[in-house]
Amino acid sequence: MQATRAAILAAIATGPVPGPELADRLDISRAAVWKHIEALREEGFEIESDDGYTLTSVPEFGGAAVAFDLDAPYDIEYHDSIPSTNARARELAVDGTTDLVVLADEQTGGRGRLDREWSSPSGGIWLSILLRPDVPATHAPMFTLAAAVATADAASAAGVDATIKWPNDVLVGEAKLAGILTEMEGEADRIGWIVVGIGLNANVDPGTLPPEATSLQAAVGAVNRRDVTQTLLESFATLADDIEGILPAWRERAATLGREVRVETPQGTIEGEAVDITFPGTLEIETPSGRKSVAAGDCEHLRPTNS
Ligand code: BT5
Repeated sequence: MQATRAAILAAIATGPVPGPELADRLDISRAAVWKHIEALREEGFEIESDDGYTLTSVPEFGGAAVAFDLDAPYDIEYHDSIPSTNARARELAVDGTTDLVVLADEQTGGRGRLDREWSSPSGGIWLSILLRPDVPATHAPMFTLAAAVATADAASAAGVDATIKWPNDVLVGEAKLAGILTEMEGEADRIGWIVVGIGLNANVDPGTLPPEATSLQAAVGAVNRRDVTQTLLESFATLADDIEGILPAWRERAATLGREVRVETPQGTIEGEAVDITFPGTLEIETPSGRKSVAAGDCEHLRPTNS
């Protein structure tokens, strides 16, 4: 956000500051103060002007609100609209950037795994976390699991009971609330960069999404996306620094464990009961021909077991 506007918001956040005083403090004209206040109002900030200017409400999302009041453990690059936050984060990765989140209100070319289309209308939380963790490339799936846990935590904090479907979906009931797309580059012994892309249907009408999808809005009404994003990123950062904590947290929130599943893998279809998840994100499936360990694939939940 423009530095002057940030300074005005900071000044009026705690009480009325008369226009002339603001102008003196910021060393700008009174007319300039008025113009900035009007511009902020147009961006959705509510500012009273009784005994001076007082900030009474911050918009739930948008560039200015995110810059002013999203206290994330990463730098944030915000876009109202962008083709894909993952594509943008990959571009930045090549330039050496790290510890940055690309965040958007709308994506016009959002992608899922295997280049599937990801619907990303305005109102969602579409974000990509760019990191350069000092771990072997084989650990990469752990970041997908951490993202699923963090997304489920953020949904819970917003009042929505969410569970995780292996490997990369967050569900409400059986409907898909969020998906994760992790991309990386590196040598076997070390990740060069990793981009963890999270698409969370927040304030989105499910009528604009594929039929099997749902949104936070559908579950509890419109949410404050700044708060949801902040909770999600804080939870993710905590887990990313505590690799040991990821599997236990994932198991606690898992919808897949204890379920009959069918997993399509590059080696064929595996059907059985999902009994556990092991490092670095491998699904253990008990099948009629013994236990199978599956590293990647598309998972379908079949009927619940014991019913
Ligand atoms: C995923 O793929 O679930 C990963 C989605 C990752 C999206 C984020 S948004 C921020 C970042 N930038 C990007 O460009 N991508 C990431 P997959 O498991 O392949 O699931 C894709 C399937 O989910 C599609 O084929 C549809 O059936 C369904 N789908 C599409 N859009 C959806 C939505 N908004 N909500 C729920 N399901 C959706």
